[in-house]
Amino acid sequence: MGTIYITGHKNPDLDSVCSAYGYAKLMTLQDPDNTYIPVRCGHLSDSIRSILEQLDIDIPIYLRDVYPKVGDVMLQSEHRINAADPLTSVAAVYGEDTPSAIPVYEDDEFYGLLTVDDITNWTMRELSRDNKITTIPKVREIMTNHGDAIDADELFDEAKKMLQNSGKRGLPVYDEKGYAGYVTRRCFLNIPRKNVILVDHNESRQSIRGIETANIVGIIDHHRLDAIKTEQPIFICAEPLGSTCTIVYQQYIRNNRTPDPATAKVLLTGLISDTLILKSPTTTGDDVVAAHVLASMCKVNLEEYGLSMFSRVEGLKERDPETAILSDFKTYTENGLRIGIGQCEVTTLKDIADYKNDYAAALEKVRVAQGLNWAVLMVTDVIHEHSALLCTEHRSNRRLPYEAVDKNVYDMPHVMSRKKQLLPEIIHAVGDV
Ligand SMILES: [Mn+2]
Repeated sequence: MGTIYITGHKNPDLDSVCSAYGYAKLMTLQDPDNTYIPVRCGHLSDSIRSILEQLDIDIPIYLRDVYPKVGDVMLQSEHRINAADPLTSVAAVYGEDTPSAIPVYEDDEFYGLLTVDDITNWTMRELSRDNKITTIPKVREIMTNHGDAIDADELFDEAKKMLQNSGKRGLPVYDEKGYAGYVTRRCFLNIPRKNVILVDHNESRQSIRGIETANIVGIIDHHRLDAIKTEQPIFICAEPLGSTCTIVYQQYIRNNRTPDPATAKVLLTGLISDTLILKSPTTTGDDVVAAHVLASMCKVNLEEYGLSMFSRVEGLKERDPETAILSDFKTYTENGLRIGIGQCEVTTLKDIADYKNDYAAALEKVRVAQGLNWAVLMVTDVIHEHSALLCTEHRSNRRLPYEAVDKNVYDMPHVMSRKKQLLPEIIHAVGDV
């Protein structure tokens, strides 16, 4: 298969980035003949970046999309022809090969692409004049293919059209470093699908751009299943555990492998982030076991490491309210109402009075922008297992089972999970009376 990209979802969180990293390490051990590259399809928040930097690993690179590109099909030539060479040096190439285009160099610089059309046209012209070829020209004297070029990043379909419309047999390809290769019409016979493994998500709308053109070769996830139809049988491991990193850890065990200490710490990081240091009600026994084994492998104290990790998460006062709300915002449709629920993790709720007005204003802005009826933001103190809920103005507010501590602000002791604890109350609140 060659190269396989492993990606988490858009708006990457720690579970998504860490599980991609850990699974790439495992697959590299399992299948050394192919190259597994962990990537992320979105930008990292400052706090996630600072947590990843502490891990002393190569942070998965940002990959904008997986659309097929010119760079995926371009050719390199084994033949080295110079512009000043006589045409007979090209004839030597045709003794062993029949390329429709050959890159030509001058000194060490790329000069242009010589195509068979150039050779045929020149030969026919000579023959039509004297019925024989009297002089052997230099390669550069017969080349007509100058100026046109194509970008390595150009989309496959676009490039195919460009080449067809150019009437040329081939075009040189350039990337940011200069000449990179060349393409001929034959390069565009088959679409080069990129191989992708999805971790921590399986829905295409949450995935990397261009996923519909890719070859999905695996899914490792702990969310509801709404996966894309695939052409081939693929490996899927989906379990309702607290984090995808736990599932990745179990894949190590299943394959009789042990993660190295650095990778164990990466997996632990994603695991305690998604399970809020094993306190979220989404936490299962499997997560608890995995967390303790991983902590002993990388020699950290689970609780201390978790607290130090969450202490790196910026306070809401320091963040831009709209960005903070949208960094983890999910929408639902219930009883004909469009509802948005955001969640932010903090380490104290004591300073909520300092930012609640700014966040309430930003929440209303998000509600209007997304055409929602009701938007709420759950601010979760992961240390004290306590949340606060900010709501936009809506008649359902008074039907929530929480104590109002301020206008449209509710107190939620022991509530940690949006999915398991808050969502059922929201659904109940908008239900028929
Ligand atoms: Mn996750």
